[in-house]
Amino acid sequence: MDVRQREQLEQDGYVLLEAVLTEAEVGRLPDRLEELWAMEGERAGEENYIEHNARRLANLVNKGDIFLPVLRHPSVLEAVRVVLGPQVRLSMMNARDALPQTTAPSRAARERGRGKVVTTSSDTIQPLHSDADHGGKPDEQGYYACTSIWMLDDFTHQNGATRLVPGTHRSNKLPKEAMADANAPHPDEVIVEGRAGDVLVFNGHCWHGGRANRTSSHRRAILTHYIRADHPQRLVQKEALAREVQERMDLWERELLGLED
Ligand SMILES: O=C(O)CCC(=O)C(=O)O
Repeated sequence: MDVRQREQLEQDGYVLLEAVLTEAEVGRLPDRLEELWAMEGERAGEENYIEHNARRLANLVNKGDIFLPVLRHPSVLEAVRVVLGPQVRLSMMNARDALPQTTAPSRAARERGRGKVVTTSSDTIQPLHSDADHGGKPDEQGYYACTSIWMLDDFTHQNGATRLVPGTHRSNKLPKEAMADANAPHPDEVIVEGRAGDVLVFNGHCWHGGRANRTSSHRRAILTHYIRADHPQRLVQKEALAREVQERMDLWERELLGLED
């Protein structure tokens, strides 16, 4: 990261790192995700949660060594440490695909909580949110959540590139406190477009959300959520990873996964 990128991450709360994945990885990773989606069927994502209008997968570290370069990529970890400081842990590694021609559930359907899908004019599919558990706001030591979105398809305005409201990690407010409807467009939001292989790293306290995919192609990504080491992991990796997977990890990976804690 150069000085300008670091400043953007600190001030605006996000940075796009370009061409982090090799062409070969951009080819291989989606193939593995597709295999997992085919194998897991309707259960896909259940270790975390299942989302209407998006295919999800969870606990990816347990599902192939192919994901290890994503776990421990030095450029991404450098950015994560700008947000969280030196002691970081993986909280969870998931995948998310904003499904082709997705339509947002209506407000009424969302309130009924049944996730019934109806067409609306809205381009949002997820409310603006913070990725930090425990209230979502920084604590006395500062920020404790940081997320990276690994683009496996190009992210465009049309196919559901992530929206994000710059600077909101410094607001000490949550979207639901500041907005009448966190599903509505925010006047200051930016839509982060990028190429397959780029990685969007953002402060987990910065408001963001997934958007509808208006194209006929998939918009797939791997989401890695990091936390400051004094916070609990959302998916306790020590429990979530099979013994043989844990045994394959080197010391550096074990620390990052909290297996040594
Ligand atoms: O996939 C995206 O664009 C964002 C997803 C997200 O923020 C989430 O699933 O919490």
